[in-house]
Amino acid sequence: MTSDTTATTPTDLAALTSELTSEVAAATDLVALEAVRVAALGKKGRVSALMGRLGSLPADEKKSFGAAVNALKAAVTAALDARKAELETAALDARLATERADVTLPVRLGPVAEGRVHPVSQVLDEVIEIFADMGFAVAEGPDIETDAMNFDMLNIPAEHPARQDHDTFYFSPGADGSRLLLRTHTSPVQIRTMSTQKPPIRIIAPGRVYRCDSDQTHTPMFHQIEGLVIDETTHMGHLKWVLEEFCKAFFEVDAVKMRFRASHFPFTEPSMEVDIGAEAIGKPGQWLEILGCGMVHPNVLRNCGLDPEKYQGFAFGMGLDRLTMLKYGIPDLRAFFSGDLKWLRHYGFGVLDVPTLGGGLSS
Ligand code: 2U9
Repeated sequence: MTSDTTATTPTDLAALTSELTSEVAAATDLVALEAVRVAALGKKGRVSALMGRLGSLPADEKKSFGAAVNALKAAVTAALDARKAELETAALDARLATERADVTLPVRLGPVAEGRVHPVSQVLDEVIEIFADMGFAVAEGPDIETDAMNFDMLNIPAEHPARQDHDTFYFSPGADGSRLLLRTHTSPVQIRTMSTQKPPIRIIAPGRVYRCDSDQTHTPMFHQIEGLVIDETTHMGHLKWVLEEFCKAFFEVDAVKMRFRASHFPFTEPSMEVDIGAEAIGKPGQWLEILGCGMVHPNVLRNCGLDPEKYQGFAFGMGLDRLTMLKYGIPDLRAFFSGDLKWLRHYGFGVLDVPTLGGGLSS
Protein backbone atom coordinates (compact mmCIF):
# COMPACT_ATOMS: atom_id res chain seq x y z
CA MET A 1 0.00 0.00 0.00
CA THR A 2 1.21 3.50 -0.84
CA SER A 3 1.82 5.90 2.02
CA ASP A 4 -0.45 8.83 0.97
CA THR A 5 1.46 11.38 3.01
CA THR A 6 4.64 10.76 1.06
CA ALA A 7 3.17 9.83 -2.34
CA THR A 8 4.28 12.41 -4.82
CA THR A 9 5.61 10.54 -7.84
CA PRO A 10 3.40 9.65 -10.79
CA THR A 11 4.01 5.97 -9.99
CA ASP A 12 2.75 6.45 -6.41
CA LEU A 13 -0.36 8.23 -7.63
CA ALA A 14 -1.07 5.57 -10.27
CA ALA A 15 -0.81 2.90 -7.56
CA LEU A 16 -3.24 4.86 -5.36
CA THR A 17 -5.67 5.25 -8.28
CA SER A 18 -5.70 1.54 -8.94
CA GLU A 19 -6.03 0.76 -5.21
CA LEU A 20 -9.03 3.09 -4.82
CA THR A 21 -10.78 1.95 -8.02
CA SER A 22 -10.36 -1.69 -6.86
CA GLU A 23 -12.03 -0.76 -3.55
CA VAL A 24 -14.88 0.82 -5.53
CA ALA A 25 -15.28 -2.29 -7.66
CA ALA A 26 -15.25 -4.50 -4.53
CA ALA A 27 -18.15 -2.63 -2.83
CA THR A 28 -21.14 -4.98 -2.90
CA ASP A 29 -23.88 -2.56 -1.84
CA LEU A 30 -24.64 1.17 -1.70
CA VAL A 31 -23.69 1.49 1.99
CA ALA A 32 -20.25 -0.04 1.40
CA LEU A 33 -19.79 2.16 -1.68
CA GLU A 34 -20.56 5.29 0.34
CA ALA A 35 -17.94 4.25 2.91
CA VAL A 36 -15.34 3.93 0.11
CA ARG A 37 -16.34 7.36 -1.22
CA VAL A 38 -15.97 9.03 2.18
CA ALA A 39 -12.59 7.31 2.83
CA ALA A 40 -11.30 8.54 -0.57
CA LEU A 41 -12.98 11.86 -1.33
CA GLY A 42 -14.47 12.93 2.02
CA LYS A 43 -13.09 15.95 3.91
CA LYS A 44 -10.60 13.73 5.75
CA GLY A 45 -10.26 11.26 2.84
CA ARG A 46 -7.02 10.15 1.21
CA VAL A 47 -7.40 12.28 -1.93
CA SER A 48 -8.27 15.37 0.08
CA ALA A 49 -5.14 14.77 2.21
CA LEU A 50 -3.04 14.78 -0.97
CA MET A 51 -4.58 18.09 -2.00
CA GLY A 52 -3.68 19.44 1.43
CA ARG A 53 -0.01 18.77 0.67
CA LEU A 54 0.01 21.13 -2.31
CA GLY A 55 0.82 24.13 -0.14
CA SER A 56 4.05 22.62 1.21
CA LEU A 57 5.48 21.67 -2.24
CA PRO A 58 8.09 23.76 -4.05
CA ALA A 59 6.55 26.08 -6.67
CA ASP A 60 7.89 24.12 -9.67
CA GLU A 61 6.22 20.84 -8.49
CA LYS A 62 2.85 22.37 -7.51
CA LYS A 63 1.33 22.54 -10.98
CA SER A 64 2.09 19.01 -12.11
CA PHE A 65 1.24 17.49 -8.71
CA GLY A 66 -2.10 19.37 -8.59
CA ALA A 67 -2.99 18.20 -12.09
CA ALA A 68 -2.07 14.59 -11.23
CA VAL A 69 -4.20 14.59 -8.06
CA ASN A 70 -7.12 16.11 -9.98
CA ALA A 71 -6.83 13.35 -12.57
CA LEU A 72 -6.80 10.76 -9.74
CA LYS A 73 -9.90 12.40 -8.24
CA ALA A 74 -11.70 12.37 -11.60
CA ALA A 75 -10.86 8.69 -12.14
CA VAL A 76 -12.11 7.70 -8.67
CA THR A 77 -15.30 9.83 -9.08
CA ALA A 78 -16.04 8.22 -12.44
CA ALA A 79 -15.52 4.74 -10.96
CA LEU A 80 -17.82 5.62 -8.01
CA ASP A 81 -20.60 6.93 -10.34
CA ALA A 82 -20.42 3.88 -12.57
CA ARG A 83 -20.50 1.45 -9.61
CA LYS A 84 -23.38 3.38 -8.01
CA ALA A 85 -25.45 3.08 -11.18
CA GLU A 86 -24.67 -0.67 -11.35
CA LEU A 87 -25.62 -1.26 -7.71
CA GLU A 88 -28.85 0.80 -8.02
CA THR A 89 -29.93 -1.14 -11.09
CA ALA A 90 -29.14 -4.42 -9.33
CA ALA A 91 -31.12 -3.31 -6.22
CA LEU A 92 -34.14 -2.31 -8.36
CA ASP A 93 -33.99 -5.58 -10.32
CA ALA A 94 -33.93 -7.52 -7.03
CA ARG A 95 -37.00 -5.60 -5.74
CA LEU A 96 -38.90 -6.05 -8.97
CA ALA A 97 -38.17 -9.77 -8.89
CA THR A 98 -39.74 -10.17 -5.42
CA GLU A 99 -42.50 -7.49 -5.26
CA ARG A 100 -45.87 -8.06 -6.86
CA ALA A 101 -48.75 -5.52 -7.14
CA ASP A 102 -52.24 -6.79 -7.98
CA VAL A 103 -53.77 -3.68 -9.57
CA THR A 104 -57.16 -5.44 -9.84
CA LEU A 105 -57.67 -5.48 -6.04
CA PRO A 106 -60.33 -3.06 -4.65
CA VAL A 107 -59.06 0.15 -3.00
CA ARG A 108 -58.07 -0.46 0.65
CA LEU A 109 -59.79 2.42 2.50
CA GLY A 110 -58.00 2.30 5.84
CA PRO A 111 -58.72 5.41 7.94
CA VAL A 112 -60.56 7.02 4.99
CA ALA A 113 -63.47 4.63 5.67
CA GLU A 114 -63.91 6.24 9.12
CA GLY A 115 -64.36 9.80 7.83
CA ARG A 116 -67.74 11.12 6.73
CA VAL A 117 -68.68 13.94 4.37
CA HIS A 118 -71.28 16.27 5.92
CA PRO A 119 -74.64 16.06 4.08
CA VAL A 120 -74.51 19.81 3.28
CA SER A 121 -71.07 19.39 1.66
CA GLN A 122 -72.40 16.45 -0.33
CA VAL A 123 -75.43 18.45 -1.50
CA LEU A 124 -73.18 21.39 -2.38
CA ASP A 125 -71.11 19.04 -4.58
CA GLU A 126 -74.30 17.70 -6.19
CA VAL A 127 -75.64 21.20 -6.93
CA ILE A 128 -72.30 22.36 -8.36
CA GLU A 129 -72.15 19.25 -10.56
CA ILE A 130 -75.62 20.02 -11.98
CA PHE A 131 -74.99 23.70 -12.69
CA ALA A 132 -71.47 23.08 -14.01
CA ASP A 133 -73.03 20.72 -16.54
CA MET A 134 -75.26 23.63 -17.68
CA GLY A 135 -72.21 25.86 -18.15
CA PHE A 136 -72.23 27.78 -14.83
CA ALA A 137 -68.95 28.72 -13.13
CA VAL A 138 -68.56 28.82 -9.33
CA ALA A 139 -67.88 32.30 -7.87
CA GLU A 140 -66.90 33.08 -4.29
CA GLY A 141 -66.55 36.19 -2.12
CA PRO A 142 -65.80 37.27 1.45
CA ASP A 143 -68.09 36.48 4.41
CA ILE A 144 -67.43 39.98 5.82
CA GLU A 145 -69.00 42.65 3.64
CA THR A 146 -69.88 46.33 3.55
CA ASP A 147 -73.37 47.83 3.80
CA ALA A 148 -72.97 48.94 0.19
CA MET A 149 -72.26 45.47 -1.19
CA ASN A 150 -74.78 43.61 0.96
CA PHE A 151 -77.62 46.15 0.65
CA ASP A 152 -77.26 49.42 -1.35
CA MET A 153 -75.99 47.84 -4.58
CA LEU A 154 -78.84 45.33 -4.40
CA ASN A 155 -81.45 48.07 -4.46
CA ILE A 156 -82.01 47.85 -0.69
CA PRO A 157 -81.55 51.47 0.53
CA ALA A 158 -81.02 52.37 4.21
CA GLU A 159 -84.68 52.87 5.08
CA HIS A 160 -85.87 49.75 3.21
CA PRO A 161 -87.79 47.27 5.41
CA ALA A 162 -85.76 44.38 3.94
CA ARG A 163 -82.79 45.63 6.00
CA GLN A 164 -84.75 44.80 9.16
CA ASP A 165 -85.90 41.44 7.73
CA HIS A 166 -82.31 40.38 7.32
CA ASP A 167 -81.46 40.59 11.08
CA THR A 168 -77.90 41.56 10.30
CA PHE A 169 -74.83 40.92 12.46
CA TYR A 170 -72.91 44.24 12.41
CA PHE A 171 -69.33 44.87 13.52
CA SER A 172 -68.57 47.98 15.62
CA PRO A 173 -68.47 51.13 13.44
CA GLY A 174 -65.07 52.37 12.24
CA ALA A 175 -63.69 55.91 12.78
CA ASP A 176 -65.64 57.17 9.73
CA GLY A 177 -68.88 55.69 11.08
CA SER A 178 -69.04 52.91 8.44
CA ARG A 179 -69.93 49.45 9.64
CA LEU A 180 -68.85 46.09 8.28
CA LEU A 181 -71.26 43.18 8.54
CA LEU A 182 -71.52 39.42 8.09
CA ARG A 183 -73.17 38.96 4.69
CA THR A 184 -76.85 38.06 4.99
CA HIS A 185 -76.91 36.44 1.53
CA THR A 186 -74.34 35.52 -1.15
CA SER A 187 -75.71 38.21 -3.50
CA PRO A 188 -72.62 40.48 -3.02
CA VAL A 189 -70.67 37.80 -4.92
CA GLN A 190 -72.86 38.42 -7.98
CA ILE A 191 -72.49 42.20 -7.50
CA ARG A 192 -68.70 41.82 -7.54
CA THR A 193 -68.87 39.60 -10.64
CA MET A 194 -71.18 41.98 -12.56
CA SER A 195 -69.02 44.96 -11.60
CA THR A 196 -65.82 43.35 -12.91
CA GLN A 197 -66.83 41.06 -15.78
CA LYS A 198 -68.55 41.77 -19.06
CA PRO A 199 -71.62 39.65 -19.93
CA PRO A 200 -72.34 36.92 -20.84
CA ILE A 201 -72.26 35.93 -17.16
CA ARG A 202 -73.35 32.53 -15.90
CA ILE A 203 -72.36 31.86 -12.28
CA ILE A 204 -73.45 30.19 -9.10
CA ALA A 205 -72.38 31.60 -5.75
CA PRO A 206 -72.47 29.09 -2.88
CA GLY A 207 -71.42 29.97 0.66
CA ARG A 208 -72.12 30.68 4.30
CA VAL A 209 -74.51 33.47 5.21
CA TYR A 210 -75.43 34.91 8.61
CA ARG A 211 -78.62 36.22 10.17
CA CYS A 212 -79.29 37.02 13.80
CA ASP A 213 -82.06 34.46 14.04
CA SER A 214 -82.27 31.15 15.91
CA ASP A 215 -85.16 28.74 16.38
CA GLN A 216 -86.20 25.25 15.23
CA THR A 217 -85.97 26.16 11.54
CA HIS A 218 -83.35 28.96 11.62
CA THR A 219 -79.67 28.96 12.60
CA PRO A 220 -77.48 32.11 12.84
CA MET A 221 -75.25 30.69 10.09
CA PHE A 222 -76.66 28.77 7.16
CA HIS A 223 -75.72 27.95 3.57
CA GLN A 224 -77.08 29.49 0.42
CA ILE A 225 -76.53 28.98 -3.22
CA GLU A 226 -77.48 31.74 -5.61
CA GLY A 227 -77.30 31.86 -9.38
CA LEU A 228 -77.01 34.64 -11.92
CA VAL A 229 -77.27 34.73 -15.72
CA ILE A 230 -76.80 37.99 -17.64
CA ASP A 231 -76.78 38.37 -21.42
CA GLU A 232 -78.46 40.46 -24.09
CA THR A 233 -81.51 38.26 -24.72
CA THR A 234 -81.91 36.30 -21.48
CA HIS A 235 -85.57 35.94 -20.52
CA MET A 236 -87.89 34.24 -18.07
CA GLY A 237 -88.23 31.15 -20.30
CA HIS A 238 -84.51 30.53 -19.73
CA LEU A 239 -85.00 30.98 -15.98
CA LYS A 240 -87.83 28.43 -15.87
CA TRP A 241 -85.91 25.92 -17.99
CA VAL A 242 -82.75 26.16 -15.87
CA LEU A 243 -84.72 25.71 -12.63
CA GLU A 244 -86.75 22.80 -13.99
CA GLU A 245 -83.60 21.02 -15.23
CA PHE A 246 -82.00 21.65 -11.85
CA CYS A 247 -84.96 20.21 -9.91
CA LYS A 248 -85.17 17.09 -12.09
CA ALA A 249 -81.43 16.42 -11.76
CA PHE A 250 -81.27 17.23 -8.04
CA PHE A 251 -84.26 15.12 -6.98
CA GLU A 252 -83.27 12.45 -9.54
CA VAL A 253 -86.72 12.26 -11.19
CA ASP A 254 -87.76 12.30 -14.89
CA ALA A 255 -90.41 15.01 -14.42
CA VAL A 256 -91.20 17.57 -11.76
CA LYS A 257 -94.29 19.72 -11.19
CA MET A 258 -93.39 23.37 -10.56
CA ARG A 259 -95.47 26.31 -9.34
CA PHE A 260 -94.21 29.89 -9.75
CA ARG A 261 -95.92 32.26 -7.28
CA ALA A 262 -95.59 36.06 -7.58
CA SER A 263 -93.45 37.48 -4.78
CA HIS A 264 -91.32 40.53 -4.05
CA PHE A 265 -87.57 40.99 -3.62
CA PRO A 266 -85.91 44.40 -3.98
CA PHE A 267 -83.22 42.99 -6.32
CA THR A 268 -85.51 41.27 -8.85
CA GLU A 269 -88.52 42.41 -10.88
CA PRO A 270 -90.66 40.44 -11.43
CA SER A 271 -89.94 38.15 -8.47
CA MET A 272 -91.24 34.67 -7.80
CA GLU A 273 -91.17 31.94 -5.22
CA VAL A 274 -91.06 28.41 -6.56
CA ASP A 275 -92.79 25.31 -5.19
CA ILE A 276 -92.33 21.78 -6.48
CA GLY A 277 -94.80 18.89 -6.35
CA ALA A 278 -93.64 16.89 -3.34
CA GLU A 279 -94.04 13.57 -5.20
CA ALA A 280 -90.39 14.29 -6.16
CA ILE A 281 -89.51 13.31 -2.56
CA GLY A 282 -92.21 10.70 -2.18
CA LYS A 283 -94.97 12.89 -0.66
CA PRO A 284 -97.65 13.15 -3.37
CA GLY A 285 -100.36 15.81 -3.04
CA GLN A 286 -98.21 18.41 -1.26
CA TRP A 287 -96.23 21.45 -2.50
CA LEU A 288 -92.79 22.33 -1.19
CA GLU A 289 -91.27 25.80 -1.40
CA ILE A 290 -87.69 25.39 -2.55
CA LEU A 291 -86.37 28.67 -3.92
CA GLY A 292 -86.87 32.32 -4.86
CA CYS A 293 -86.00 33.89 -8.19
CA GLY A 294 -86.69 36.71 -10.64
CA MET A 295 -85.36 38.93 -13.42
CA VAL A 296 -82.52 41.13 -12.13
CA HIS A 297 -83.83 44.62 -11.27
CA PRO A 298 -82.67 47.35 -13.73
CA ASN A 299 -81.37 49.40 -10.76
CA VAL A 300 -79.06 46.52 -9.78
CA LEU A 301 -77.72 46.26 -13.34
CA ARG A 302 -77.14 50.04 -13.41
CA ASN A 303 -75.41 49.95 -9.99
CA CYS A 304 -72.91 47.48 -11.47
CA GLY A 305 -72.26 49.59 -14.55
CA LEU A 306 -74.41 47.53 -16.95
CA ASP A 307 -76.91 49.21 -19.30
CA PRO A 308 -80.38 47.71 -18.62
CA GLU A 309 -81.39 48.68 -22.17
CA LYS A 310 -78.74 46.30 -23.46
CA TYR A 311 -78.40 43.59 -20.80
CA GLN A 312 -80.89 41.61 -18.80
CA GLY A 313 -80.86 38.40 -16.84
CA PHE A 314 -82.20 36.29 -14.05
CA ALA A 315 -81.15 35.34 -10.54
CA PHE A 316 -82.25 32.74 -8.05
CA GLY A 317 -81.46 31.79 -4.49
CA MET A 318 -82.00 28.75 -2.32
CA GLY A 319 -81.08 27.45 1.09
CA LEU A 320 -78.67 24.51 0.85
CA ASP A 321 -79.49 23.26 4.34
CA ARG A 322 -83.20 23.14 3.52
CA LEU A 323 -82.50 21.36 0.20
CA THR A 324 -80.43 18.81 2.13
CA MET A 325 -83.20 18.19 4.67
CA LEU A 326 -85.76 17.70 1.88
CA LYS A 327 -83.67 15.37 -0.27
CA TYR A 328 -82.24 13.20 2.48
CA GLY A 329 -85.19 13.29 4.93
CA ILE A 330 -83.21 14.90 7.75
CA PRO A 331 -85.70 16.31 10.28
CA ASP A 332 -83.80 18.74 12.54
CA LEU A 333 -81.81 21.66 11.14
CA ARG A 334 -79.94 22.29 14.40
CA ALA A 335 -78.31 18.82 14.26
CA PHE A 336 -76.46 20.03 11.13
CA PHE A 337 -74.20 22.19 13.27
CA SER A 338 -74.03 20.15 16.49
CA GLY A 339 -70.82 18.23 15.62
CA ASP A 340 -72.51 15.00 16.77
CA LEU A 341 -70.44 12.08 15.43
CA LYS A 342 -73.33 9.60 15.80
CA TRP A 343 -75.48 11.89 13.62
CA LEU A 344 -72.68 12.30 11.07
CA ARG A 345 -72.09 8.53 10.87
CA HIS A 346 -75.81 8.07 10.21
CA TYR A 347 -76.43 10.90 7.72
CA GLY A 348 -72.91 11.49 6.36
CA PHE A 349 -71.49 10.23 3.07
CA GLY A 350 -68.43 8.12 2.32
CA VAL A 351 -65.40 10.06 1.13
CA LEU A 352 -65.46 8.21 -2.18
CA ASP A 353 -69.21 8.82 -2.83
CA VAL A 354 -68.37 11.67 -5.19
CA PRO A 355 -71.56 12.84 -6.90
CA THR A 356 -71.45 12.78 -10.70
CA LEU A 357 -74.23 13.16 -13.25
CA GLY A 358 -72.97 10.13 -15.18
CA GLY A 359 -72.52 7.87 -12.17
CA GLY A 360 -75.63 9.02 -10.23
CA LEU A 361 -75.70 11.93 -7.80
CA SER A 362 -76.55 10.08 -4.62
CA SER A 363 -75.96 6.38 -5.41
C1 2U9 B 1 -78.08 39.93 -7.71
C2 2U9 B 1 -79.33 40.08 -8.22
C3 2U9 B 1 -80.35 39.27 -7.81
C4 2U9 B 1 -80.94 36.38 -5.72
C5 2U9 B 1 -82.27 35.87 -5.27
C6 2U9 B 1 -83.81 34.95 -3.99
C7 2U9 B 1 -84.57 35.40 -5.01
C8 2U9 B 1 -84.32 34.21 -2.81
C9 2U9 B 1 -83.81 33.13 -0.74
C10 2U9 B 1 -84.04 31.68 -0.92
C11 2U9 B 1 -83.99 30.99 0.38
C12 2U9 B 1 -82.76 33.25 0.28
O1 2U9 B 1 -81.74 31.21 1.53
S1 2U9 B 1 -82.94 31.89 1.36
O2 2U9 B 1 -83.61 32.37 2.52
N1 2U9 B 1 -83.41 33.82 -1.92
O3 2U9 B 1 -85.50 34.02 -2.69
N2 2U9 B 1 -82.49 35.22 -4.13
S2 2U9 B 1 -83.64 36.15 -6.15
O4 2U9 B 1 -81.15 37.52 -6.50
C13 2U9 B 1 -80.11 38.30 -6.86
C14 2U9 B 1 -78.86 38.14 -6.35
C15 2U9 B 1 -77.83 38.96 -6.78
C16 2U9 B 1 -76.97 40.80 -8.13
